[in-house]
Amino acid sequence: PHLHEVSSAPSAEQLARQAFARDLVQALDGQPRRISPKYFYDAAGSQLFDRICELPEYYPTRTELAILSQRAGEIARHIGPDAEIVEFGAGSLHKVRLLLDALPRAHGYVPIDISGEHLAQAAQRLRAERPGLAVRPVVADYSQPMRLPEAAPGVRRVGFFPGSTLGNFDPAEAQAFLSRAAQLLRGGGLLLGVDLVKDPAVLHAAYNDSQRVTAAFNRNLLLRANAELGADFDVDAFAHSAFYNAPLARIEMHLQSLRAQTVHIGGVGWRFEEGETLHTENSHKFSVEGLRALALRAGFGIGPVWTDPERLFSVHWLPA
Ligand code: AVI
Repeated sequence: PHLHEVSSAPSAEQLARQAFARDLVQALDGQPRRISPKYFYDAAGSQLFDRICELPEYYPTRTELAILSQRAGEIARHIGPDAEIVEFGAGSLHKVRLLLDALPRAHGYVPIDISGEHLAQAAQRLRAERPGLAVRPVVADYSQPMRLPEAAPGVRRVGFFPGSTLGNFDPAEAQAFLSRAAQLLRGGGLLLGVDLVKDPAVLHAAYNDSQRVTAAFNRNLLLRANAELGADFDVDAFAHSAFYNAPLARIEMHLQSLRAQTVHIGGVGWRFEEGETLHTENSHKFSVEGLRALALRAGFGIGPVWTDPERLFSVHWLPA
């Protein structure tokens, strides 16, 4: 008799859910409790992040956009013609448009993002705008070792990693990511945007906006756990907490339990005391010299750095 094959390979969505379940359980078991900020970015979280980028207090996005648009010509000369632009954590693809405008002869564009649905929609819009550009989106977690679609022979790969997302890695993860990127981009280079150390009051305001969008972004992690994993987080019983840890030069975001409570996932319970937190994000701030030392250790060369007049943000060209 003819045997029908029963497909048992899990879908990308199932795999993503399993990874979230595993990491959240590990976070709840741990002391201190800590989860990767990559889990913020489901479709709702990606939309909230786009709103953060437009908040008056959140200076990084508009400052970096101003640097990119004012220096586009100079930046394009370093990138050179016929490069394939590989963007790590592409999100909504706003920033790369400035770059692509200055690179009419770009060979192609490979946006990489963990949020598949969001990426597919953004890539579709970009294709419609630029029919001549080969757009090849890759849904992947670029914090892990990964493979890219084969580049055409002789094409230089140039990485684009804006927004200070590098700062969301721990120092060891940042070092590992940059080392992998230096190998992936050998012969090309990396255009890297990082936020700079500054007055803590400015930093504090950027992560505690008056419209409370950042709070909603932080709490979305719990909504996601409830929706995807059947957790029973009482979202209103966790406060958004964001503060600058000066010795470690980083903003920390936490979800702080407002009372003693027990949270369940799949029949297992975890107790939170009043005031106890789940640490959801670090956002490291850099000095130009510190970033350059990190890049050198990862195997990059050192190119020019562009900053705004207030030295809030920096964009680095790192030849690979
Ligand atoms: C994506 N990343 C660089 C943002 C940051 O500033 O660290 C994420 C963010 N978290 C709170 N507000 C924005």
